[in-house]
Amino acid sequence: MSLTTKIETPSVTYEQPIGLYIDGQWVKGKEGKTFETINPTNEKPIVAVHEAGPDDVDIAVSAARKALNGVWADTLPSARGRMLTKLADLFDEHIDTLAAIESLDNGKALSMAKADVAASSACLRYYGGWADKIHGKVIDTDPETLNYTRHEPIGVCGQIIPWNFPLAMWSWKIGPALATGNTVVLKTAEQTPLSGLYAATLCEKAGIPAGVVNILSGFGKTAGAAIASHMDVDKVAFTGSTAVGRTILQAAAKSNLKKVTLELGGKSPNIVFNDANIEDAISWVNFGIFFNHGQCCCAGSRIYVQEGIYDEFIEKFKARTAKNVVGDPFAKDTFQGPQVSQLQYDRIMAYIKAGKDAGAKVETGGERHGDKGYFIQPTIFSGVSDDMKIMQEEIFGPVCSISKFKTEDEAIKAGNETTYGLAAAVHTTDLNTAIRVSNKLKAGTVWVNNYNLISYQVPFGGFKESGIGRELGKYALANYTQVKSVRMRLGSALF
Ligand code: TXE
Repeated sequence: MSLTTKIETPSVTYEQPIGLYIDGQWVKGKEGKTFETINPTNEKPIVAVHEAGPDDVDIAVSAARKALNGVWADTLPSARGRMLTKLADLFDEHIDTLAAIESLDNGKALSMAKADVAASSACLRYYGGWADKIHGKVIDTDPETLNYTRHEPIGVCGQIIPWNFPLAMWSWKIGPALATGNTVVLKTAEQTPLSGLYAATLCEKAGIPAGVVNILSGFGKTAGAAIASHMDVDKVAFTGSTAVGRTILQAAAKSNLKKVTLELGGKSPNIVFNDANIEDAISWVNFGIFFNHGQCCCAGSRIYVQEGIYDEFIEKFKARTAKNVVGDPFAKDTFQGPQVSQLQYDRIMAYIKAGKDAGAKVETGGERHGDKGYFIQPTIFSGVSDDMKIMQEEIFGPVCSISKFKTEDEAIKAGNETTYGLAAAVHTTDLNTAIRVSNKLKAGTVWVNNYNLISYQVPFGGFKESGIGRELGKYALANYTQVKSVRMRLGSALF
């Protein structure tokens, strides 16, 4: 089996790497295994890629360690920055191919996939800008001591990413890690290995030295677990389910106490007050839940609407949702493609059944869309109580629940009644309400009169069981550096 293969998509034909990218080389896994990645639009295999097992993780970690102590340590911060900027430029140049890969492998609409690529290149360029601006402080304690801090790289970083935004997660992880002088062993999600491998070819073109970025395709229980428990991995950054996040933290505790950052699930409240601009609010609520087919950790899946506008809201929201075009990701007007996999499709349909069984009212949707591919109709439940499963658990699909509230306090209490705390939103035209409610919601991001607007400059991460640490913005740099204090005695001996 060769290590690349030609793939035809409805928009481009390109050469897809299928090996593991370790130490600047394309190789097969030591166990000789491959696995197929499935096109969620037609349920057929796209291609088989080589699978990394624990031995391959060992080899990749050694390569990353060698690069960390060698070529990467000798690379000037400004040169690291130029490489990341060049990588960002290459993402822009290859936007049509990268977006087509995302649409093929993940099922997201091509227009959305292009936006993901643009956001990924912006993120890489932003962190390229930071590379030569990482520095510590001088701290005055007394005339006879010079104290300074250095912000040093943590070392070899294991990074485990999910399938909902394969390229964006790749760049959120690799950008800050490389800017701060770390090296990386990144495992893509088994459902969507293709774009991460293609991006590795761009790392080569950007001049990033061998061993600095290693990209592995593989499964969580084997390659992922090997990264999390590896004795020579200094940090692990994980995005995925809360359940797996817990095992990563345990693996870190049981191995070498590697630093851990986690970006996990959510069940985010989207609160609409009587005085909101209702048309705008509906637009954002629609985008908040149905963008990326509901496969967003921050999806606004619990919608609380104040009683004065509740009935009008439901009617208008249903009408807005009916305009979301569901279908072939490569078709021009598509907004919502298929769910990523049979497993995710089954999980979501089980939640829809649980909602129906619990007595919630299906306002719209609630069924499969079409008869081929993992498509699900945009689904709105009303008449939902806070104790229902569909109101408590992350569904990760195009399914939301609407509930009525009377007072501001009631909305805040209901909004916070979850173990998660990733995001929340408030829709109101009253500035005081906006500020009061934003301050009281227990979430890492609160959107006011918008939803899902994420910027590479603004930190993102969870309160409560939605995670540990922050990604994006300057804040992410702290999660990829460790502070060393140097205390220099200038005067004579004290003792
Ligand atoms: O996630 P997993 P799944 C949530 C969402 C979804 C649910 C399940 O609710 O329905 O999780 O999705 C790797 N050690 N999110 O099953 O298993 C795995 O290979 C180390 C929220 O796909 O958490 C993949 O690379 N790694 C979310 C990554 O973890 C392991 C995005 C995510 O897979 C591992 C995705 C292990 N033991 C799902 N087991 C978000 N926060 O955006 C799995 N992995």
